[in-house]
Amino acid sequence: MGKIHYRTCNLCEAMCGLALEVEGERLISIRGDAGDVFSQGHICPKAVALGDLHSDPDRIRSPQRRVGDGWEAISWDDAFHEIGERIAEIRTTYGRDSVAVYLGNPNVHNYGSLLTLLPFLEALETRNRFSATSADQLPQMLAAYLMFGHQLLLPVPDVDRTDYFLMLGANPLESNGSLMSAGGIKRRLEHLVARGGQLVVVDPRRTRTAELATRHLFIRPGSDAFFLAAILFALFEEDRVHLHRLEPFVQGVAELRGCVALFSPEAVAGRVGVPAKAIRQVARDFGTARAAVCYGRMGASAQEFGGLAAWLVNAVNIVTGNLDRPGGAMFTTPAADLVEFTARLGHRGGFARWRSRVRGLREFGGELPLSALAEEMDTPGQGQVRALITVAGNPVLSTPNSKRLERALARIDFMVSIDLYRNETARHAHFILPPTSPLERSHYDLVFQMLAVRNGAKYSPALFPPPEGALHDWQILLELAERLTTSRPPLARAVAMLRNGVLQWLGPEGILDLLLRFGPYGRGVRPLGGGLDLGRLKSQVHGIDLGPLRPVLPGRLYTRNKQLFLCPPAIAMDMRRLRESMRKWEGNGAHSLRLIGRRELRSNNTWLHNSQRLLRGQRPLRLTLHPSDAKLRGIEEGQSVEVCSRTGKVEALASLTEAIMPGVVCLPFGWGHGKKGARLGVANKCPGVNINELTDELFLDDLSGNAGLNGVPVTLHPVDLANLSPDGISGETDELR
Ligand SMILES: Nc1nc2c(c(=O)[nH]1)N[C@H]1C(S)=C(S)[C@@H](COP(=O)(O)OP(=O)(O)OC[C@H]3O[C@@H](n4cnc5c(=O)[nH]c(N)nc54)[C@H](O)[C@@H]3O)O[C@H]1N2
Ligand SMILES: Nc1nc2c(c(=O)[nH]1)N[C@H]1C(S)=C(S)[C@@H](COP(=O)(O)OP(=O)(O)OC[C@H]3O[C@@H](n4cnc5c(=O)[nH]c(N)nc54)[C@H](O)[C@@H]3O)O[C@H]1N2
Ligand code: SF4
Ligand SMILES: [Mo]
Repeated sequence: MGKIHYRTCNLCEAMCGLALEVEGERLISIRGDAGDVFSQGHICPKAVALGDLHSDPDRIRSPQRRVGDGWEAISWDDAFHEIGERIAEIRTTYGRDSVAVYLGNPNVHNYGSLLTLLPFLEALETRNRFSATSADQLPQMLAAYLMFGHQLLLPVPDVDRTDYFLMLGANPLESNGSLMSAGGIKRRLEHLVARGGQLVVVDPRRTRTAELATRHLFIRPGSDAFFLAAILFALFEEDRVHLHRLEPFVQGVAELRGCVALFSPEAVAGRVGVPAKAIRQVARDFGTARAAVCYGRMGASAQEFGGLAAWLVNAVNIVTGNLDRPGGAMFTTPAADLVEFTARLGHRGGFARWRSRVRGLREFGGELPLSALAEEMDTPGQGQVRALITVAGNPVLSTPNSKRLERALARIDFMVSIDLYRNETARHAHFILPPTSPLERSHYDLVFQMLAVRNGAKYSPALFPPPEGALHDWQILLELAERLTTSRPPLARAVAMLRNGVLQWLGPEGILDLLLRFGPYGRGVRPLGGGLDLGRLKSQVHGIDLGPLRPVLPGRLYTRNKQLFLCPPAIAMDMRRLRESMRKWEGNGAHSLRLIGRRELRSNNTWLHNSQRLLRGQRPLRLTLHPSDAKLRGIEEGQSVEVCSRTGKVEALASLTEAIMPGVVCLPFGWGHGKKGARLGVANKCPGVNINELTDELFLDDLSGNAGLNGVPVTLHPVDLANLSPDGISGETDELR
């Protein structure tokens, strides 16, 4: 019997408590921690991947330099030195913006990285900053920034206390919840139904979440904004708009009413694919529920009208008095308050302060839309991107029109990847800098405690000491920051060095201790007083429950005079595009086939596919479509089909199902392995197709700049007929809207 250690799983947003059995240096088992105050024993099959990841022989363990077609291990010193020199050279020749950076999703699951990315980015001094945000939750952040005054002030569904949960474009039974951290979400949703509540799932697929729901509505991809506008229309028309205690500080109710005036349920029903009666029923039930919450996730945000949808989700909650009320959409009061911390550092957000060079896309939060990354690299001229640093990401599989990005990477002057693997992206790099594995570093959920359905805190110490000479992500980032500040004026450089020195000395633990001490439950500097600090948190190995979410408005708003802007002009202006789209739709849009993505429980974005145990239970990676669409095109179950879009084509096996709406086809996201030079022995044997060879960098949410990953127009035909006759059924792929 080994020794049991407790920690939190950092692989997804659910923050499950784990009990890990360790004997010497060997990890024997990973189980759910029944004593964890938050997840109470919940765990999913992915947790075992933490062990597989740790012992994976393919994981990179020392800095690598490319030599010709191969790689060699080099020392950290040499790596940092050469990278520093090359970047300095490129910056001197082509200017600061010639070096781009891409931050992938795992950074948000890594508090060391989160706390040191800022100095790293500052040292880089580039406007060409990109991240997975603009293929994900950017619309929610834009709405939060313009409505509540801070891009991170995101409301969370109070799932445990709600009576009516309206869920759009989310599939928490597979994803385990997103922008809604809730270990054991299935159990929580089952409780909601068991206590007589309603769960209404709006999704073009009848997902496992939809099966658990009291009602599922098919919706045409990309039309959530129409649906939500119609809900608001009905609420206004039927006199169900009551702001309750929000009334004194909410501005813009009349303007909102004006915005939705043309979108009656009857007017949008055809476009949305939901009968007007059903829309009115939802509005009525929502408006009369004791506590109701509307929530939208990937399907509603990574699409053509994601910005409007995210805004209207908030609006539905506000006008029914359900924002900041138990059972509604609430804000957390996190022990280490990242919202307040970033606000103090002057980073509440920002929008359209500059634009991308090639297409003029707007900046948000200091970043440019990911959809512009490839064109910034392959379009010549002043300011062209010549070098790229990726930190914990795999844009070759995760960005729209990934083929174009791949072509650009093959020609890039210089590239560095900070990653655990030589993945499909990192194989293009000149240097790979590998951090410690998640089990070799401590963990605290700075971001997900901020998005959790209860207030809480938990610290996880490192399970294993880092191997001799290994560096954590935060150490790599600070060291790079150090090497990159050389071009700065002496005073600025001295200040930056001093600050980096302090960060180095404090380390993530030291900074976390300060955040906890001076946070809402903190003990400050009182030696004997009550309250939280890191030491006290460490003694609670199953975490600390800080209670249910509680009302915090208007105090927590970061807007002028603590007003809540229900109808920010910058967003409301985009309603024009919605009206325009409605008009065009009636002309021709109705017949084109739309592609959407999906996530599956045993996968995690583009990675963890090198775990044999996870892969074994993976469901077939097929293109799903409705039997009526298949019949129309002469496609049979299991047959090979070719899917084409403006940007490319892929071949996949068809799977016919009534669980998808007619007119919609679906491929899983995250696949496309098997590329030469990627060191992923297991994943390469099960490559799957890359959905992002079909998604389109020109198909995006014009308002936020978020990628339109769902609802991409495609055509489809059986492969054996491909050369004989073109599809002929839908030929609108060139026409994007
Ligand atoms: N078509 C389509 N495209 C999508 C999506 C979709 O639904 N459909 N989803 C989008 C979304 S929501 C997201 S978040 C993005 C994700 O896209 P990315 O963020 O680009 O990709 P991930 O697969 O999350 O990144 C995983 C990489 O990070 C590395 N990694 C893991 N942990 C660490 C660590 O601690 N340190 C370091 N340095 N590296 C680490 C892994 O080894 C792996 O190579 O994809 C987006 N793209
Ligand atoms: N197992 C697992 N868990 C994960 C991940 C993973 O890859 N695997 N990734 C993590 C990450 S980075 C994220 S961002 C989250 C995402 O978490 P979720 O958003 O909950 O997960 P998705 O599966 O992307 O769910 C999107 C749903 O939207 C539907 N959809 C597509 N288009 C539309 C549309 O136009 N309108 C509507 N209403 N619905 C639409 C899809 O059918 C799908 O069911 O999951 C996280 N958790
Ligand atoms: S649900 Fe997420 S946090 Fe929980 S065990 Fe699975 S991957 Fe880890
Ligand atoms: Mo994501």
